Amino acid sequence: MKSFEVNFDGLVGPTHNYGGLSFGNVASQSNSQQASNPREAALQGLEKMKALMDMGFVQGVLAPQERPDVAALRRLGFGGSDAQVIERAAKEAMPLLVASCSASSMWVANAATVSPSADTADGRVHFTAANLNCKFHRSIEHPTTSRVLGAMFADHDHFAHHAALPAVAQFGDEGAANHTRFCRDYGEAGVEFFVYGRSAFDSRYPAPQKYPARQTLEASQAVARLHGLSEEGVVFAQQNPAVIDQGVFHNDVIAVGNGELLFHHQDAFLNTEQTLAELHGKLAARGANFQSISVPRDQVAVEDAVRSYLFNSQLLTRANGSMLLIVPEECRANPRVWQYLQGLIASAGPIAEVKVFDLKQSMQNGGGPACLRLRVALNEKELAAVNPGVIMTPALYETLTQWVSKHYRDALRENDLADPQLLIECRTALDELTNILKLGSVYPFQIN
Ligand code: SUG
Repeated sequence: MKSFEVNFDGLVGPTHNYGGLSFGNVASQSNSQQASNPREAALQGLEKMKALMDMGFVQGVLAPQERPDVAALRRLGFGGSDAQVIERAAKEAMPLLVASCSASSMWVANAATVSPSADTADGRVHFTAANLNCKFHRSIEHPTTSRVLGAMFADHDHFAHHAALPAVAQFGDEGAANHTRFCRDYGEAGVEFFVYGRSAFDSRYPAPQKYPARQTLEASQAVARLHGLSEEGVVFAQQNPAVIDQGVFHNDVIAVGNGELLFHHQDAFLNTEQTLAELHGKLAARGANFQSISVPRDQVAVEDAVRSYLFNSQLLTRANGSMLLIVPEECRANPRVWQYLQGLIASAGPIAEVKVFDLKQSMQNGGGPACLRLRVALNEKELAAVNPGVIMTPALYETLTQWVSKHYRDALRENDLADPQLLIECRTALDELTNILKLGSVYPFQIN
């Protein structure tokens, strides 16, 4: 049976804005309070989805969160009508209103961790929604994420869904941004690679000093247990705490993997040799020939990797078996990174081509090509069981671009978030979207 890696990209929501909410994420902090352009952001994302579909990849869409999240504001004590909740939050606690309008749900690499059926004990595809509990504005995502994933992958014969881990920092879980799966073929048992920033219960593990380590070892282990992964099918590795302190807030800012290949920065991991040897050994036992490309720090410094998002790229296997790297425009703008990429292509290694996309609206909040997608490896039967409404087609692309053009503003500043009309616009748009994507009722305003 044929198997595929399907990329489900987050559709950028109508409140895409630069709130400066993410301490440790350099782009979020440096673009705080700038005017955003939600329409352009959503269209840039759709452009990438269409391009991948046109290249022959199976492409899906993941719906955004309901924002402003009035229910979250109510939990914090703001009462009255929905409009009054927003008005009061704007007057008394603007940062909370900004958090409740956050654009962050578009980075669906953080939505969940997904294990393909070839790896799991019960032969189903497993999903665990990420609790994202390091930041308030992200911790409010998982209930809606779970409902949306449930509506997309509804068939219990093929798909198993787990609730987010306990919402405490000790189980901080950032989903697939710290999870990579290696395999010979998407349909064969592979090795799932979990990268954590610290241990919550064992003080022998070093931790970063300046910025938070969002993912804990204990969270990664819990997800592996929930998914029924075997000892032979997992590798856990600690991220280098020194790079977290340089703005590498997720592993996907410093490494990307696909198939049998890991593309990573020389400084990505704490114990690089041991990590690579373990991956090599466990993949060899699965009949796979693990390879890694280490980018030397004297060619690309960690700072260049963080600014350009070289590693927040999509590494895709083309029909002929060679690999394609999808990078953001910022990589071309950085002379050292661009020179490295030219050399990489010329080296006749596994990465044969680089394609550049303009994702500036997303990048300004720390979201590159890899952040914008959740990978789900599926066999033909499983793909047939996915809600067909969320699989990208030329017609769906047309419908979604028209939907964006009709509902989205082209400029959003902090003050605009206090406009009660924005809430009405967002709900009108999302209500229409759930019909377009055939999701049923998934948003709090639709079910409460
Ligand atoms: O959690 N940015 C997100 C970016 C997440 C990127 N995801 C991956 N690398 N997989 C975050 O830091 C910024 C929101 C703001 O400032 O408005 C934000 O949350």
